Amino acid sequence: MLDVVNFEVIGGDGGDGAVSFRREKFIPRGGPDGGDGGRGGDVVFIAVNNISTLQEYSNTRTVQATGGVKGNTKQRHGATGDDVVLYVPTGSIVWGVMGDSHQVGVAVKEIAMNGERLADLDEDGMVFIAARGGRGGRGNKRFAKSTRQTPMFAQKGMVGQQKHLQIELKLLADVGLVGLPNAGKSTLLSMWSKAQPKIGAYEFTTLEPNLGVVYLGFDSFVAADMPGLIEGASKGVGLGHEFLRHIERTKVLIHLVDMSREDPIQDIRIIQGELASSGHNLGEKPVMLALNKIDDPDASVRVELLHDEIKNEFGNFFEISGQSGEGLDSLANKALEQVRLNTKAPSDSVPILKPKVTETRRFSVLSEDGKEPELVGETPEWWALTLDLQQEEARAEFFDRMKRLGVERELRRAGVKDGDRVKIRGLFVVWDM
Ligand SMILES: Nc1nc2c(ncn2[C@@H]2O[C@H](COP(=O)(O)OP(=O)(O)OP(=O)(O)O)[C@@H](O)[C@H]2O)c(=O)[nH]1
Ligand SMILES: [Mg+2]
Repeated sequence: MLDVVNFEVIGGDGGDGAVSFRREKFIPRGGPDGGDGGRGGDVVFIAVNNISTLQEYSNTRTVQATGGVKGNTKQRHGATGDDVVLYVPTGSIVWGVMGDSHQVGVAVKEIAMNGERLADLDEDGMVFIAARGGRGGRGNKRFAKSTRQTPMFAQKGMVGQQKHLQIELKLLADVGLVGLPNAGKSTLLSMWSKAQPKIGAYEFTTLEPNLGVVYLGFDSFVAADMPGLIEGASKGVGLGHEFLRHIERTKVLIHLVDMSREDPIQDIRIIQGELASSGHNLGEKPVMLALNKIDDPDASVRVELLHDEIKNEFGNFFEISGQSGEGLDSLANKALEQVRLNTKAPSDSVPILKPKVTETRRFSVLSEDGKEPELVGETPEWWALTLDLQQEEARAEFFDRMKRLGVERELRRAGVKDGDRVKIRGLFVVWDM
């Protein structure tokens, strides 16, 4: 059973840098003192063991982190935007769906990454930064130099990353429901969860395991309703025991006993024997014994009659009715407790997964016949998108930085001449060198 959700994640935009000048008594024109903008927050996934499903994201469309705050006068920096943390179950896989789009005014660039597997969150506590917030812009103070003591421009904040994601989770059962055929396993699952397994007054109604999510307040676990086991199942009698591998990784088993049958004690022994000899580690798992069908008068008499004998031979048990619902809440709570108890504590050092850095070089120039050359690379793109290239000083700053990065040399080598258009992240920049 697969749990799948789709939504968009957007990092917070960086705050803009400020343009401002000192104002002091007796100093008519002070120097620049515009502060930097704050960084935008990230959208972060954290894998946790105590969530079983992606249910809480089933209606999620977009998740956006907070933007950074604008820089201020007197060199005051804007505050950093808050991260958004999304808790997902351990075992979740994050896929890229439609592309990594960055919107800048009218220019949108989509980096194709359909079907790219971005992260396997297969360990408790693992962190994945899904969408990074944009860097804050620098205030005008930082653009002052001897030849330009009063810069009239600042840098804009960079937009946050934007991605369409698909999150997938292969549901793993936490709790296995076992017992003889007809013991009421499917009935119990249908009472506990939204699952609708087939229920029948005959044996072997269930042929394949059914999974259902059992919610208890903010907590939940996944229960697997199994086909019935009979004597000799481990040797292939009945449906055999192959299906038991589905509950190999469960944390606890619930052994249901049909108390309306004549000899429940013998029934319990049979199942215990089968679990012990079935392999799949089932013999070592904690088992909760649940005496079922106590709504039935015969069954309830038998529970009373055999109470002490069962307790002596098998220890504590629960008394329930999957039909009337009696005892089901306390059984579910106890099962959840067992699941928690048998869930490994988070390991000390869990890796933080960062989005793959797609470029190894700092930048590169792509040229194709008949098309404008394209400049790609994080740093040149960042400057192109955050400096106002219409503003004379900012434009000069941009080309100055491109020269220092070695971009200009590379463009020349690619045949770019003064006045040619160069594409950068969906923008077209007329190059003057
Ligand atoms: N009186 C009574 N009948 C029950 C109860 N739970 C289940 N039954 C009945 O017992 C029969 C078997 O129920 P299922 O839930 O299909 O049993 P199962 O253990 O899933 O059976 P298999 O899939 O064949 O292994 C059905 O007729 C149910 O209506 C109960 O708590 N009380
Ligand atoms: Mg069944």
